[in-house]
Amino acid sequence: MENKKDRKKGFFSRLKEGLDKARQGFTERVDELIKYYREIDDDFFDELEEILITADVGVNTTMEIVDELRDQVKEKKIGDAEKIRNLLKEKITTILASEEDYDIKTPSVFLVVGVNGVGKTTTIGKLANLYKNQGKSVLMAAGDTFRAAAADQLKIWGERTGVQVISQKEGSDPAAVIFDAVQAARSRNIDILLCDTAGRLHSKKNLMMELEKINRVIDREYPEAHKEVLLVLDATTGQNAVAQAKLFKEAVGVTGIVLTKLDGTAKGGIIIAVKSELDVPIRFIGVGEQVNDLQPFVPEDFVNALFGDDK
Ligand SMILES: Nc1nc2c(ncn2[C@@H]2O[C@H](COP(=O)(O)OP(=O)(O)OP(=O)(O)O)[C@@H](O)[C@H]2O)c(=O)[nH]1
Ligand SMILES: [Mg+2]
Repeated sequence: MENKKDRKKGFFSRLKEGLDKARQGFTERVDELIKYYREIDDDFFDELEEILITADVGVNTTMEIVDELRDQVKEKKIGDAEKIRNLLKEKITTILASEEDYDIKTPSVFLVVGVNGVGKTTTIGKLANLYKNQGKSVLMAAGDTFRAAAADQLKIWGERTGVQVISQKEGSDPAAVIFDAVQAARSRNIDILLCDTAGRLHSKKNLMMELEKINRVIDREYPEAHKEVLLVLDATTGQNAVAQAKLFKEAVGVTGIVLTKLDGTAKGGIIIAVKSELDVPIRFIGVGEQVNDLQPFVPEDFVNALFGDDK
């Protein structure tokens, strides 16, 4: 059996591999810039700014980063461009870090929300696998009753991970599915209940109303459980992800973010924009479609992997 250290090492190389594209679109360009300039001047900062914006870091966050680097360069009288690399790493790590360390409490209910196609159902399947491997008891709820195949998709994950799925027939009230699932989780002393939700309804307003109703059912029926509202965002959608996050944060009170499909984009900078503009902790990242391709987010590891450095 692989030991914990080996698994951690495996996680990190998987993360590095998953960030191959992001590294090409971001870090490799920064490294070329440093090599080309050697000495820091205004043009250097202009080009760095452009690289950050092209990598989807967002205008506001790019300005914040570059302004601080300028200040530090002045203050510490840094001339050597190579020194910027570490300062940039430090600044990005600070933006990505959150106040507290995340520790899973039991019992917990995870309400997983987000627009259609971002990877909610896949993320739930991967989370079921992650927590089951940690020895936790897990249950999944098929709260997406809007789309015909949604419950079936979750059941496939159930078979793959050996985790049971609570579901009702298509078109039934999602809040009723969650009600059933909460009762089951309570009576079976389940550690973690993972609730899937629909990503598309007739209108955004309907979607938000449905999520609020589900939220209320969980609060009312299971007040002793720790509740996480995880917003899933697709990294390949760029600045759109920031706009979605603002909307969901306002409507349903997001407690954590899952950023999926980081393996599919050269614009990995979106993770920096989301954290900096929303100030909601990033909990997990998806770096592929396989069951092991979801990782708890560790800012230092992420930044080292993005820069192609070792831990
Ligand atoms: N490459 C890659 N693909 C992913 C990742 N996460 C999810 N996907 C893929 O994204 C697609 C959509 O995933 P779903 O889990 O069905 O998304 P959803 O949010 O549940 O979609 P709806 O239920 O239609 O709203 C699937 O093909 C997944 O395999 C990831 O981290 N990397
Ligand atoms: Mg789904």
